[in-house]
Amino acid sequence: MTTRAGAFLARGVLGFTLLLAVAAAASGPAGATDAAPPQPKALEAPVVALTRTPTFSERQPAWSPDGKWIAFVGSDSVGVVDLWIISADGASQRRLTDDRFIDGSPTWSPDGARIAFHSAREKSIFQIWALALADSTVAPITREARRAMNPAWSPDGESIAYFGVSSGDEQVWSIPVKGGEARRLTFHPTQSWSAAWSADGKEIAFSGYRNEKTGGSLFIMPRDGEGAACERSRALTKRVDHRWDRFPSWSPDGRWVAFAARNPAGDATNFDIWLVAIDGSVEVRVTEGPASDTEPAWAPDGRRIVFQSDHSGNDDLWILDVSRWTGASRSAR
Ligand SMILES: [Ca+2]
Ligand SMILES: [Ca+2]
Repeated sequence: MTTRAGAFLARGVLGFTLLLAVAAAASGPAGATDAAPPQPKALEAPVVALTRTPTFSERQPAWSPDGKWIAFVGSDSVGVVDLWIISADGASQRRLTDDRFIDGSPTWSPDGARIAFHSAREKSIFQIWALALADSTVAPITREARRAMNPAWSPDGESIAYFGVSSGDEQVWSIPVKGGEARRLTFHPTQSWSAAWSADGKEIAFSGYRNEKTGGSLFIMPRDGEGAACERSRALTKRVDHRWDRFPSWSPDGRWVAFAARNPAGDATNFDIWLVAIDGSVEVRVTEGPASDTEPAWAPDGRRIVFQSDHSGNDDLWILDVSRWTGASRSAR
């Protein structure tokens, strides 16, 4: 086990901090694509800064199935990019990889024993790898001729969805963890990526760039793919304000998807965290401000999300209790 300096660990445990989180009133039906974005009302919410390290970046968090750990990508000013895990209370952490390769996008196996990630540790091409937490051994999952990135482990443990470019552009694929042929899941000629499984494993949410008016939007398809004519996928978010919806994460109860969207009123790096009800009927913005708030991931308790934000001037991990929004939206419907 490797840990960072004690001084860092002390800073890693912070109390509640009032951040910039702002509640948005429930928007109108998602089908009303010309509706104005929901107008946020001032409502401060407590969030926890899980890390607060001014010279070290914590990104791409993923909550462990048992709720005790959060895997993330850590990088220093020299450009060393490795995988770490930190306890959900910030009290301890452990470095998982320590090498010159760029490791990214961790995703836990459902039994919590392994973490899949992407890395260009062979032939300088990003592929999906899996690290065993017991002994930190790393084994390949994909062996594509071209890059494979952003893995998402299925709830039944048997498959990993990812985006690959074997077909010439970015599409979502799936591959059996135990070995076998990769299967293409998305077929729209524009890029599709950012796959996220539903908790029951029956569906996959993903980000697609399918309409120049919408920028990126979120879509949902069955686990075995959307069909060659995209006839089995449906839009989840349908806004037309160039939000570039991305990084979906499905709530454990299956009723919400958290995602990051660009704030059209801000600069190109201003992303906020949103929640969308799974039927598309409600969208709620849960952070607002000039920071880049992105890469949300649900806790197994279904009440909290962890996300990455440069709110403090450098990428850190923050935890936000979103139950007030999911609960409020439930009672409003
Ligand atoms: Ca940091
Ligand atoms: Ca923001």
